[in-house]
Amino acid sequence: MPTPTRDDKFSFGLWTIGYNGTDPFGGPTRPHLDVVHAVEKLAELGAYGLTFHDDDLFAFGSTDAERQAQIDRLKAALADTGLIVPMVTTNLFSAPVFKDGGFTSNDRQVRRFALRKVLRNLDLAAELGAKTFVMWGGREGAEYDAAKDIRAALERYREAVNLLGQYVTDKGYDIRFAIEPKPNEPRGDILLPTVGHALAFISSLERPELVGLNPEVGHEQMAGLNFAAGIAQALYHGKLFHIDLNGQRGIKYDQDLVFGHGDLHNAFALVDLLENGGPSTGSGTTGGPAYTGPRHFDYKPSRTEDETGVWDSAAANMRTYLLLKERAAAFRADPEVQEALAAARVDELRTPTLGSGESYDDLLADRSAFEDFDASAYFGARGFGFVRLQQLATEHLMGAR
Ligand code: GLT
Ligand code: MN
Ligand code: MN
Ligand code: MN
Repeated sequence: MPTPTRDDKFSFGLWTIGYNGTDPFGGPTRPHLDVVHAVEKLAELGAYGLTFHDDDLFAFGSTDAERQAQIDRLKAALADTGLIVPMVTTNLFSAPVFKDGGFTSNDRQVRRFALRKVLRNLDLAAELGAKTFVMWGGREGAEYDAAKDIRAALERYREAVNLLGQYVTDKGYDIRFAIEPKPNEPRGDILLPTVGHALAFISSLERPELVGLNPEVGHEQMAGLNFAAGIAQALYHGKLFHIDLNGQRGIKYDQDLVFGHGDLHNAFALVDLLENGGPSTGSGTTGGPAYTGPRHFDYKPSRTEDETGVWDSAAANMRTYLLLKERAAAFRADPEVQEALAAARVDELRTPTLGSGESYDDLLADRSAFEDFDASAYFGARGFGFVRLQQLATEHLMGAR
């Protein structure tokens, strides 16, 4: 069985293992988890990083002294264990003041307060050496169409992210931002609901190079989207700055299950993409890891579990990832898979459709492309064999090959 090590770059949110079981229908089922204990346990299990929201570490409304005491306790635990803080994020969704959002609240005073809260937390992120600052705008949205001018809200979102980009640039912080899309929950509709919406927004910013994505498995799957395909597009645009791994079973509330406890096929495709660059027969442009950042788990230990169950589930995320990594390597090494990939013409897609220097005039003059091409007969008798390929993937996934 694979054992996680620091080199695997597994990280966990303090709010994940620290989830006390509260849901909309019931209160806590577990006691508060102290940050020092969390850091010690994560280090013991083989993780390399802890991430947190300001309010996870010190309660909203803490005095300066209370805040500093918690920061000092965290720093001591990090020094003791060697764990690092690769990412920090700000809570702009729990406190009542944010009930209509932070950056995009209709209320201007709330927006100014939200910006101050984030700027303060950016200083802390820089102090702790975090390289990524995640922005999940869970309350940035609405339930009612008449209640929110979406174009104005996007303009305020843009104003906020531009200001934060200016701030890190002026301060010389080595920090990039990662926007986390989500379609709904807690708002009826959230702004920047999917990877694609967020990519379009990023291209409108003053410093687009400072801003990328933190996609979460379950968030895309809540919208019925293919997560691995969304990640491939984020990579294609150079925007996969961070990733939230978990499990989700279909279009329903945000489940935050253990990674792999949802769509296992898609998790297999995802790990293959992250670790090996996606489908390839070895030639062409892929073949190495497509992503080298933290493998961050944003899951919730189910409220049925006790503390043992919390740490078992934390370990399960890492084990499943490493097992999928092994399965993906075996899949690629299998000669039958290589042959099926070739038969499916997977590599041929990397060949440009026009020849080098070929113009549309040349294409128009090429009779073999059209006049002499028998489109109705061409694929009549043969298929691509994609189903065979998927079955091979399934058998590797099941450990049957
Ligand atoms: C919250 C949310 C997560 C985000 C976190 C970062 S907070 O738990 O459900 O998906 O990643 O703000
Ligand atoms: Mn989630
Ligand atoms: Mn979530
Ligand atoms: Mn998340």
